[in-house]
Amino acid sequence: MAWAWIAAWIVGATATGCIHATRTVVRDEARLPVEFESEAAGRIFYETLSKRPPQQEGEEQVTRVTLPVVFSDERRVVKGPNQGFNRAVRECDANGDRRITEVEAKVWAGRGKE
Ligand SMILES: [Ca+2]
Repeated sequence: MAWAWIAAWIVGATATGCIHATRTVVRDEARLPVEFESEAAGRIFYETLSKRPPQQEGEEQVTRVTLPVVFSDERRVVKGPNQGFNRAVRECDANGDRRITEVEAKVWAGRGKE
């Protein structure tokens, strides 16, 4: 019985020495090739893109592996900036021809009625 208490004490004492590892992996994709009809179209697109808040939903994936008392490992996968750029291109380029016109940029920026 005494050995069980000693073993429990040793386990408890070593609990403070738990190994914890955290890794962050940035997962990105290549930027979509896109051209702009005019300098104004590019300026409106980039101005609007820079004002957009980073999308939080689904942006980060966390995986945790834990062995009680001894070890815990946390792996975070974060989406890179190109994914936000590509999402913006897909939204803005209404006809999907990979050429953003001034009208498309204004509509996407919510300024279609100017
Ligand atoms: Ca287009």
